[in-house]
Amino acid sequence: MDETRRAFLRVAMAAAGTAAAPVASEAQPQRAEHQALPSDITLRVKSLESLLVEKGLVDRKALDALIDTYEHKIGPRNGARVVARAWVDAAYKRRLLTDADAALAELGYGGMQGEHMVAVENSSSVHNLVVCTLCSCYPWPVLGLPPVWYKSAPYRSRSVIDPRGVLRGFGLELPQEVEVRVWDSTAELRYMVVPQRPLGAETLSEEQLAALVTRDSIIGVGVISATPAGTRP
Ligand SMILES: [Co+2]
Repeated sequence: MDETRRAFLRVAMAAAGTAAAPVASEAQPQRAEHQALPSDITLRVKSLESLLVEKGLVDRKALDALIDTYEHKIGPRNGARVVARAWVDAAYKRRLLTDADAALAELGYGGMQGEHMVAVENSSSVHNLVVCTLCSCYPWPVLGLPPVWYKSAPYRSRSVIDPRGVLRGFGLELPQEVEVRVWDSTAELRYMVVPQRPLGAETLSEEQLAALVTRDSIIGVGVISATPAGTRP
């Protein structure tokens, strides 16, 4: 962990005035390598995009639609499949919680921006929340591209200072007796949450369960309802 991150966390924790939100990576020495790609690549991609748009070869709207698809639809479905498997297969869940990389590889997930994963499980007494305090480290293989709010300064700082407030902003009011744990993702270690299996979903198949799992629940800013979004009465 570098000095910038330490200093940030020190200030954030002091502001919180509590150790109620343990930042897991504090416990482990880490090099704070947050940018897996050189910023040069970003510039090159931007230049290419501009050129392609200028030449009329691609439509910016189509590009936005493509990114939106990866952000909301394709990416998070992988994580949903992992969560559903963990719910129906206790042995798989144990493997996921003890060696996430190997368990994810069993389902064919891994690779760039997800080389070292850790899965943390929600329970009736513990709620986990994932953030990258310095930038936007995010588990691409199981969640796709990070949403804009995940990269925002308010989310990054407030998640450590006032996690319950952040969760409230997402419509999630946790009882005081539920402990909130905040996990700080880096390029070297990325977290995913295994949300609680919803009550009333006992008869559903693994596939039906996967359909209930949302991206936000895997980041830890949402919980799962037994009724899929959009079909609530
Ligand atoms: Co980062």
